Amino acid sequence: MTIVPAGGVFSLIEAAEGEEPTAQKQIATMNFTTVTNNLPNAAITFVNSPVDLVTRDAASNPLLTRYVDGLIVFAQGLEGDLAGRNAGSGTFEAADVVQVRRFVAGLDTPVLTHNEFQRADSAPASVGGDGFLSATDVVQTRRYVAGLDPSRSAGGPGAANSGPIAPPEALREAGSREIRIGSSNASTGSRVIVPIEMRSNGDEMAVSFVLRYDAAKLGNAIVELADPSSGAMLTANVDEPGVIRVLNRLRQRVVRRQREGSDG
Ligand SMILES: [Ca+2]
Repeated sequence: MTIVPAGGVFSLIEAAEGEEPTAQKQIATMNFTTVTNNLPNAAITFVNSPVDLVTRDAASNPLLTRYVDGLIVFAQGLEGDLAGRNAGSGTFEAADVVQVRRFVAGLDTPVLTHNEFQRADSAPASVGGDGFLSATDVVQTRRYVAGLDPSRSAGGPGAANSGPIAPPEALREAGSREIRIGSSNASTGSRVIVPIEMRSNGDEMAVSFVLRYDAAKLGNAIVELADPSSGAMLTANVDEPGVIRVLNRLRQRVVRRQREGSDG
């Protein structure tokens, strides 16, 4: 984005409304249909083609920014089917109980590339888990393995509820500007909403970037402002399957006309 002074008697003076404090916020959301498939995940990645990734300040200078790709993890397999790691084996066996006990004890950690946590967090069974790994998940897995409960497709929380709490703003590293695709969990043959988040330093005026996704797994992309009342202006091109081009002017400008002295 460039600011072009208008010719003639008047020029356009654009001023940013009060600069925002350093903050993490959603700047946009993407909404996809998820194509029915049996794959573990779909990546959404920043690419430097056909245009560079760039964040600019009010004077149109590029700003150092870190870009973090995202991953949509699909709900695959059966609740409690864990042995064979990552994707499960498709059947129940004693080793599933051994594996869930290892997760609950913290001896193993569910991988983030597959829905291992979702299948390990099986209790309460009625809701496919509660976001916590505990002894009740071991009991429920044993019931699936013993055939006491009918098997259920993977469902419920895709990640632990007890995630780390972000440090207070003041403790964050200065100059750590970042744009991140939020990772999400989704069922296949459904829809998924993926946030685009920005950790800003307060001087950003506009961001533009290109994202790629696998059009065999995701489709019908829609990109919208996370907060339509923010005054930001979003332009998104989703015409080409697998590619999303975004220009997001983050802050509203107050535009006023000012008489130039020499032409008075
Ligand atoms: Ca649980």
